[in-house]
Amino acid sequence: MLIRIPPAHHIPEREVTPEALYERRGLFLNRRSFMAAGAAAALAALLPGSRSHAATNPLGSAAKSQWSTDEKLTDMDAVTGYNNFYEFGLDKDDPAKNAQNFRARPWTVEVTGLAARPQVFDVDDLIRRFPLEERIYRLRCVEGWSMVIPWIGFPLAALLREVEPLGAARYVAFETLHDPRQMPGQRRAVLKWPYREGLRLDEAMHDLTLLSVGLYGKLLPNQNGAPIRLVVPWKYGFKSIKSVVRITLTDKEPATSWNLAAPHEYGFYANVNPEVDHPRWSQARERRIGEFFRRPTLMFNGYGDAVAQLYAGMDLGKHF
Ligand SMILES: Nc1nc2c(c(=O)[nH]1)N[C@H]1C(S)=C(S)[C@@H](COP(=O)(O)O)O[C@H]1N2
Ligand SMILES: [Mo]
Repeated sequence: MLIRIPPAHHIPEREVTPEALYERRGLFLNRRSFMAAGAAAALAALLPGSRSHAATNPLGSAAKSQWSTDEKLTDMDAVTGYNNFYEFGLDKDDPAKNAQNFRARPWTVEVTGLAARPQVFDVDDLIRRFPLEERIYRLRCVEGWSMVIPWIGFPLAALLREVEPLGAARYVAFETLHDPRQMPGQRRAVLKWPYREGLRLDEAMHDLTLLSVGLYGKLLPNQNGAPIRLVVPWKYGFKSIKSVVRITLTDKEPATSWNLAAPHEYGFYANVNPEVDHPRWSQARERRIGEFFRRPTLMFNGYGDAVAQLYAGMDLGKHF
């Protein structure tokens, strides 16, 4: 986002869009196919030598969330084809092309640092263990565009509670996989790799803060941060770090990749704020991908009722 101005992006209107179908059927379609898969699996289990688990959709039982917006979903082609994931290139269509052979399984997430019970979790164990929810969130990129995305995941707080944070823990640091063989973007020093992000502990424990493992009813596509990525909907998109391998509880504000790259442009907090401009452009308005006219950007991306009290008494012009 530092490097180039994104080209004007127009997505043609279609008669029947994937999101229209998805909206009409909601998760009923998934639940039904999940049940069908379950019945097929049960049948297959009766047959000697058959593999019974192959067809089951592990995300089929995700519950709808109170936090979801009812705004129109962004077309799935845009959600999976217009991405920022610099490990796979700088252009918006690079990640979809260059992440195709990325190996997102097997995958573990280490949760460590100031915790009584630090642990390494297998991502599929997490998917089985934690109740999954579908959360339809707005995502506002610092570049001035936004989307509405039906994520599937569980609150980060559920995972952090498993390791029992110590009293001294005040921040949470996140790291993406570092593997230049698989992630060609990491062969150049565009950012300080691995991509790093951080939250204050109270932000991390907030129920809106999601670890996502899927979108549009399916496991996360590689270009969206498979197999597990953060989603913090009241902050600019760059806080929502992809393909996470390590989460560390700490007592100090962690270094973050964009803040290291351009400290005057990208702060630690990065709360969506139409009143605090980026040094090189206004943040007052945004283009919802798929729409023609810009719309006003909302304070905290419209999640102020839920999160404004986290920042009571802070100067948000200074702590941008
Ligand atoms: N590891 C990593 N995470 C990342 C990025 C990145 O380049 N690398 N880009 C960020 C930015 S700027 C945005 S806007 C979102 C985009 O998420 P999406 O492609 O799923 O919409 O991912 C964020 N997470
Ligand atoms: Mo972004």
